[in-house]
Amino acid sequence: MKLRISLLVLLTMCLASSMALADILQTSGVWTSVPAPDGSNPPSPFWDSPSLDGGNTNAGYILTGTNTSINGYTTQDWLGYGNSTAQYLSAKDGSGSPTGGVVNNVYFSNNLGGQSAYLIIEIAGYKDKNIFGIYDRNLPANKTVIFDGPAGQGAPWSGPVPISYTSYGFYLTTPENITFYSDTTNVTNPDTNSNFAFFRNTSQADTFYIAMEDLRDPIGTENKGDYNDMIVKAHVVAPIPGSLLLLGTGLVSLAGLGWRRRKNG
Ligand SMILES: [Ca+2]
Ligand SMILES: [Ca+2]
Ligand SMILES: [Ca+2]
Repeated sequence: MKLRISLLVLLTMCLASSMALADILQTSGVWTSVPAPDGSNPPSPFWDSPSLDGGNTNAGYILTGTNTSINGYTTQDWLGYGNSTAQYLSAKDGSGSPTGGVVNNVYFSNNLGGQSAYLIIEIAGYKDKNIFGIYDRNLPANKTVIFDGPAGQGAPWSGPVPISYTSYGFYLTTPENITFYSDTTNVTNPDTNSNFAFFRNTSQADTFYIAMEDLRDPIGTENKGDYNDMIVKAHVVAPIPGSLLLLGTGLVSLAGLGWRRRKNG
């Protein structure tokens, strides 16, 4: 009976450590409820701007499904806006309250889990040339392409992020030969503002929606941008890999052996 209880405890510990593999979001931003988009100028929040693509087409309308058809694309409520689970990352003031402003430092600590991504939509003149990927935050020249120019709506990708990237951010390279970064701390960013807006659906663990602007701020009537030039759904942890399950099983077996040795010895 005692052996069984020990095994159960060990198995639970192994499962718990496997579940902790999710990459960890690092940012000074604060998760904030997504308001009804209105596309006014100046935009508030920063992503809720008018768009050169037409009325009611910025990233907010696409991700909440509040404009049902945009450029022939049938939108859906990706964020659970109707269920009040929709949030975006906002800059915060001194007291910690959201300001609706751009967040310039968003990256992840790499816990060597699996990652996957899905390209939701691109509404941009550069849609056939923009390149999206992840970069090594400690050595930003190290980059891994996730979606190259020809990748379009519905394209899938699955990781992992290279083990050498202890932390990673996201980048977007445009045909103007400039690269925007989700964390502007260690790089020369062409904008003073980040060109990335991060959203989430609080009912989906470890899943983030990354909305990107491919032009420099300010963009005329788009102000800081419409952030619909590429929108990606990213999942930063995969189901428990088989090798880890094997490792967990191995540890349990070894522990069981040790227990038996102590008992016999
Ligand atoms: Ca593309
Ligand atoms: Ca744009
Ligand atoms: Ca656009």
